[in-house]
Formats: sequence, C-alpha cells, structure tokens
Amino acid sequence: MPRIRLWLATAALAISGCGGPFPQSTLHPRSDFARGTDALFTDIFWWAAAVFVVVELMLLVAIVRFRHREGRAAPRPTHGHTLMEIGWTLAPAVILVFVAVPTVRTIFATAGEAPADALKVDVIGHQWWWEFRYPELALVTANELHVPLGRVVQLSITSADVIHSFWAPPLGGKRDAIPGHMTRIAFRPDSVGDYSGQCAEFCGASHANMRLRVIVDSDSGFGRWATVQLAGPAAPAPGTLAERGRAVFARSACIGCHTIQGVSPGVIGPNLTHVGSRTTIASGLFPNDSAHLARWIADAPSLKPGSLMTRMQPPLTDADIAALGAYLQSLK
Ligand code: HEC
Ligand SMILES: [Cu+2]
Repeated sequence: MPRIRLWLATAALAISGCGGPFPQSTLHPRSDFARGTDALFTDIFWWAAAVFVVVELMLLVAIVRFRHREGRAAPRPTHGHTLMEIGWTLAPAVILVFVAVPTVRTIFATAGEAPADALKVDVIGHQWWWEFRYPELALVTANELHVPLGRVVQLSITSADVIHSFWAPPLGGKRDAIPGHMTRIAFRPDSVGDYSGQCAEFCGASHANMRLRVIVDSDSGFGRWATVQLAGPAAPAPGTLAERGRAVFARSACIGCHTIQGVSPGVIGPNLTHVGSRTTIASGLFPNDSAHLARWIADAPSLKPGSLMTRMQPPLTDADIAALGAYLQSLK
C-alpha cells in the first residue's frame, strides 16, 4: 500500500510538469527561424521514433522466439549473411542522409543572413543584462527588445565581458555572445506578442537571472514606440517628487554608471533614458513598480546575487529613494 502511494505521488509530481503555460518553449514557434528549427526537430523525432519501433520490435521477436526452452536445442547463430549485412549498413546510411540534408539546409537558412531592408539591432551581453542598440534609429535600450511584426530583424551579437548566449525560444537562438567577436541571427516574427527568453550560456552568479523579453509590436505600434524612445526624456514638472528625484540622481553615484540623455553619460549599467517605459527591471526579474524600484536602488545585490550595481554607500535615505523611484518612473 505505501508503495502505491509513493508511485502515485511520484507520478503526480512528474505530471505536474505538463501543465502550462510554457513561455519559453521552442515547440510554439513564432518566427520563420523558430518554425524552421521546430520542423527539423519534428522531422528527426519521427525518424528516431521509427528506428526505435523497428529496433524494439526486432528485440521483442528475438526475445520471444529464441528464448531458452526446456528440452529445445540452442538456436543456430547466423554467420556471414551478405544480404543482412548490406541491409543494416545501408538502412542507417539512408536514414542519416534524410537527417543530414534537412539539418544542413536549416543550418544555412538560420545562419543570420538578412535582406538589406532588415531591421538591424546590436545586442551586447553584460553580466547580467542585455543592451539593445538600433544603429539606424540611434536608439538604445535594455532587456526589452521591441521589433515590428513581419519584418526581418537581424541581430549582431557580442559581449562586453564573458560569453553569454542570446535565446528567445519562440523566435530564435541560441546564439553565443562572445567578447571581441560578432555573431548574427536573423528572424521574421509572425505574431504580435511578448516573448520571454534568457541567457543560455553560464556566465556567473546571476546567469539564471539574465532574462530578456522580445516584444513583437504591430508595425504602427513599433513606430509609436520608436518615436517615444527617440524623444528626449520629459523634464519632470517643477515641485514634483520626480523633480526632486532628478536632483538626487544628478548628485549620486548613479551618474557614473547610467546614461540618462541630457543628464548623465555613464555606460556601466543600462541606459535609463526611458526606463519608465519598460515593464520590468533588472533584466526581466521584477516588475517595474515603485516597490521593486525602491528595493533595487537601495540594495541591488540583495535582489540579484552578484549584481554589478553595488549597494549604495553611504546609503540613500528613504525619502531620496522614493524620489528617485518617482523620477525613473516618469522617464516614459
Ligand atoms: C557601479 C555602477 C552603478 C551605479 C553606481 C548605479 N547603478 Fe544602476 N545599474 C548598474 C548595473 C550594472 C545595472 C544592471 C544590473 C543587472 O540587471 O544585473 C543597473 C541597473 C539599474 C536599474 C534597472 C534598469 C533596467 O532596465 O533593468 C535601475 C532602475 C538602476 N540601475 C538605477 C540606479 C540608480 C537610481 C542609481 C543611483 C542611486 C544607480 N542605478 C547606481 C550599475 C550601477
Ligand atoms: Cu549571460
């Protein structure tokens, strides 16, 4: 009885893994790249399934037919059967051709080549966040990559420190981000949506916290987003908490590490010019709300182990932190 219960509990635990949603599944492709790799996967899966079935069937036949039986002589082994030997050499070779040709074709198709009118984005991996630069739009953002529906996006990927890997499973990847080297990936998103991804190459303490989002906007939605991003940050209204926050920002260590257009030039951390327009902070770890901003500003490493945004010394007062939060949220 206890054993059955143990089995049931184990089965329940295993089955619980089958419940959705699956935000990072490669099996729900939303771009040509992802559809290509998904089709290849399905293709090879069926070849493997066929091989499995044939091999297991033959094994079962051998086990049942040739098993030892009381009073029966041992079955006679076969030696040097030319036809059989040709058969089991050729069959795997043919199957491997059917696996290799689509594989090589998919490798070339996903090599990162893109038409001239592709939207180009430079992706720079940092410990532990993502920088996205749109060279043609002169636009810089972090952790949330906006792209338009139906247009090819070409990412040129590199790293500022160690090796990372860009991976947005429904759209594309993985592609290594290697310091001093450029890798490419191109895909054409085919559904509007907010897709999650993450760094796929172990890169230190907060590797597992190095997430990203790709937001596929409608064409007009992307245009609106880009227009807002291109405008400088709105100056906070006089007398507001946000205006106080800007003053605190301008006299704190923040300016050494963060760029806010027209306010500070730092390049160690994410560009904060439009941080208020992002839905998350700290590479997708926390919602971008006042409570999380306050905790992050006071002591980032306590929320994200190893974070290179060190704890502020001397500590900021609660009033200063609240003002900073209001200011950052106003940077839409
Ligand atoms: C030593 C450099 C450094 C200083 C000083 C610093 N930051 Fe940061 N900041 C970073 C880094 C690096 C990150 C990215 C951390 C991560 O996500 O792992 C970051 C991330 C952030 C984020 C999240 C941005 C996003 O898009 O995810 C905010 C908000 C932020 N910092 C605000 C501030 C404020 C306000 C100050 C001043 C009180 C400040 N930072 C001081 C380096 C710094
Ligand atoms: Cu990484």
